[in-house]
Amino acid sequence: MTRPLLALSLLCAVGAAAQNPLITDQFTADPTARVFGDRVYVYPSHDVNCGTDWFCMKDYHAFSSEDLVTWTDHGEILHQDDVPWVDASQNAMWAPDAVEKDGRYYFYFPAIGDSTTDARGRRIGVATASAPGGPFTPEPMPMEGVGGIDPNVLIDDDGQAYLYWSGRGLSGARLSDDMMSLASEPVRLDASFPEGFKEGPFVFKRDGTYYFTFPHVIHETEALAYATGPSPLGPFTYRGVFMEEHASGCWTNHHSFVERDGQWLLFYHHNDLSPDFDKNRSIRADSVFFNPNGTIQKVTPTHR
Ligand code: FUB
Repeated sequence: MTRPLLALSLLCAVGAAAQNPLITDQFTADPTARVFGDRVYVYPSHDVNCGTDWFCMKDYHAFSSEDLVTWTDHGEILHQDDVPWVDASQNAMWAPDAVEKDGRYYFYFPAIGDSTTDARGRRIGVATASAPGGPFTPEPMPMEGVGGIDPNVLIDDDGQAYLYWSGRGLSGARLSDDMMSLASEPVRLDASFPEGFKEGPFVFKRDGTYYFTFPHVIHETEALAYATGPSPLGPFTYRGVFMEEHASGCWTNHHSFVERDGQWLLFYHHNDLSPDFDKNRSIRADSVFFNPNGTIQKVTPTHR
């Protein structure tokens, strides 16, 4: 599916907001945006309405755009039925990430493992592809030593990759060269942060500073907050909120940052297509700006 949006590229060039929501023919959430070649790829999770009052997420689609005006749906890139260790009755293919290393694309996804196997519980899987639009082929088992949800991968300037996830708190570890196993013991990264439920870590580097960003329930719903540090595994110092709670219209919010042609964009989700049921979400993008001292300016969600 290729869907033209209104003139966005020019708006983006001058720092204005995106045409939101980005995708209107299906529910999308938890967007991780990446620049591969001359296109922006977005890897969201895929909400569907199963008639229950909880999340129902069975597969993933990837979307890409060269100009942020026309989006291509690359179709289903991975389905839970194709992952040998997943308990498909759980419909729990939650927030994913994708990165490229040496011409290969690695897709990280959380799911609930089959309770009759060694993969029981909330686990993180890896699938690979030769192109960013997939399809992705899953590994036969989830990653060893990682229990939780919301995987995120940072590849540092020296080529070393790091995995971050949400389990008992927010954790991180170095990844092995194969991108599929841990190369160091997990470390807790949020121990010094203010109280409140946290999930969905997304780490990026800007001007030598590592930004550790995450949804944070300080009062009632998820705000988007961040910390900064001098290395990929911290120590991180809490800096505050860059998108307020209630801004997504959902209890959840979940986001990623991407830089393209010197402009930073924040991808997140909202309840645009389902104002009465916040488990059917829609992805958005808005410009994000940094102060001269590196702090993140508050982002006001836009809908147009
Ligand atoms: O989409 C399911 C879950 O909701 C994600 O894993 C969380 O980050 C929250 O957005």
